[in-house]
Amino acid sequence: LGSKKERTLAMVKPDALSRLGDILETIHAANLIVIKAKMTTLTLYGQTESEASDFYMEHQSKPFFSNLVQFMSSGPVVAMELMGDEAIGAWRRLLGPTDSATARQEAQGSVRARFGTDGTQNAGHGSDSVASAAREVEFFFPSTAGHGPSNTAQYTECT
Ligand code: DGI
Repeated sequence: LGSKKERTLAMVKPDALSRLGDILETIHAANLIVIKAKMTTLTLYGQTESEASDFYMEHQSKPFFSNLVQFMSSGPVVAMELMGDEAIGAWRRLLGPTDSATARQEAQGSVRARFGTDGTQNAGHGSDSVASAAREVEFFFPSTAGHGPSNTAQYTECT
């Protein structure tokens, strides 16, 4: 009653991949469930043209954009579709503030406080709205994908 089942796209960024286990424990402790997961590396085919710049296209005019794209393509990431009560806000609260240093000051115990480095290398991503969650889930888990094992594993159905 009063809570809304949502889905969101969570990503463990390259700097925190070695802490995937800790992050999964955090997700579990918050009663969020992982319904899809994929480890992949965002392809970097140019400074501005890459899977990372497609993912972060809303930031393309920002001064930090090329650093962001470079970092996001620097190693594997794990993308997960999470489901739970108010999952979008819940996961962003677990992440903490964007800047890891701010997170250590203002949100001790958050994922970015624990595992982030700075304002760019900040351990994780979370969708910020229902619309961006839909876009970002589709980015990593395209519904039009063809055969093969990549999109067939799903923990549970939800609507
Ligand atoms: O939703 P968030 O990841 O917390 O933040 P966002 O959507 O505003 O920005 C996406 C990413 O871009 C963020 O995780 C790290 C990077 N970024 C955002 N603002 C800054 C930034 N990087 C630097 N260096 N400086 C910033 O001010």
